[in-house]
Amino acid sequence: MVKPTPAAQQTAWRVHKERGVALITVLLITAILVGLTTQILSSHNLVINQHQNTFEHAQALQYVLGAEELVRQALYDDAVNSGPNVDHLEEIWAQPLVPLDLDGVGVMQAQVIDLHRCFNLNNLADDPSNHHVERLQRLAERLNLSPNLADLIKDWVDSDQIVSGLGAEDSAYQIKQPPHLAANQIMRDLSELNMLADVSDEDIRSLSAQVCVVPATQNKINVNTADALTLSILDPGISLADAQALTQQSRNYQDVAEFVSANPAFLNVQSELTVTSEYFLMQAQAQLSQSRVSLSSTFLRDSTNGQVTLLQRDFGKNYRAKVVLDSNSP
Ligand SMILES: [Ca+2]
Ligand SMILES: [Ca+2]
Repeated sequence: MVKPTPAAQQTAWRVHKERGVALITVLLITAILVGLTTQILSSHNLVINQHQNTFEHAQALQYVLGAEELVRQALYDDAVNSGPNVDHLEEIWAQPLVPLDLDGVGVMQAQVIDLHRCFNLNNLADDPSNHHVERLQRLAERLNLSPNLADLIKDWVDSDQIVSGLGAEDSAYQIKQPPHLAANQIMRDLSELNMLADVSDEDIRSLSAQVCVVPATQNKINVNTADALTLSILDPGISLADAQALTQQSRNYQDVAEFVSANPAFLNVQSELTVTSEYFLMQAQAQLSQSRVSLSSTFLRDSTNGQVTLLQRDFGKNYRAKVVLDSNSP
């Protein structure tokens, strides 16, 4: 066997080394290309997902806006065709749209709430006789809420700086962190209750579930739609038991006189009752895949011609169904 010369050995070693470097370079380039491809695909998927989410959100938005238009039409039709001059819970507008399948791609729910079925906190802004404060005090007592809530709300919505009973005006809010002032005007939303001085979250939740705010200071109670607790606080002579017996029956009073004739305990407050409603709240929610849009819209319906005006839209409230479906129902 011929022993290779040192020069040949050196050449073979150099060739071997160059092949090794070339191999490492190829592997390195391959790794970089694989990394880049993965990153491009990942970014591409992210862009696709972003576009899909944007598309679904836009679609869900159109569904709740469609529900709003449907409610507007239903309220108008009720006023001029199917149910003029009286509003009650058996009418079409009052029936909730139970979870509706959107062609297999999502679900939508909607409901309309008569804002004359509940006590309007803004009535306290114009209450020289103190009747509305007393009603709110009775409500707070029956819900076991803080006894100073009625005075706090009165001072929050009335225009003066005179502290009422256990209430609070600007001076009390200026020492809060952060300092602020009382609104001294009607509430735009029930969430303003969170600004009141020293009221617990639990009290606010309980009260918010029972009352409402409309942009008016003399909102009447619709005896065909109000619940027992709301009816019972109107006058000290009305017991909760009597109000409950009244609301357990189907109600379709054609005018206040008919209602008072059947329920004489309401004689003293008949001027604050009605059988027709002007303010309504629509709540709707559409969910498509991961995108969910909720909408709360407040309407004013002109009782003379049925014209419905959109007063306010709020996309920030969670939908809470007023009807709980029986899970065993088909
Ligand atoms: Ca009606
Ligand atoms: Ca005030």
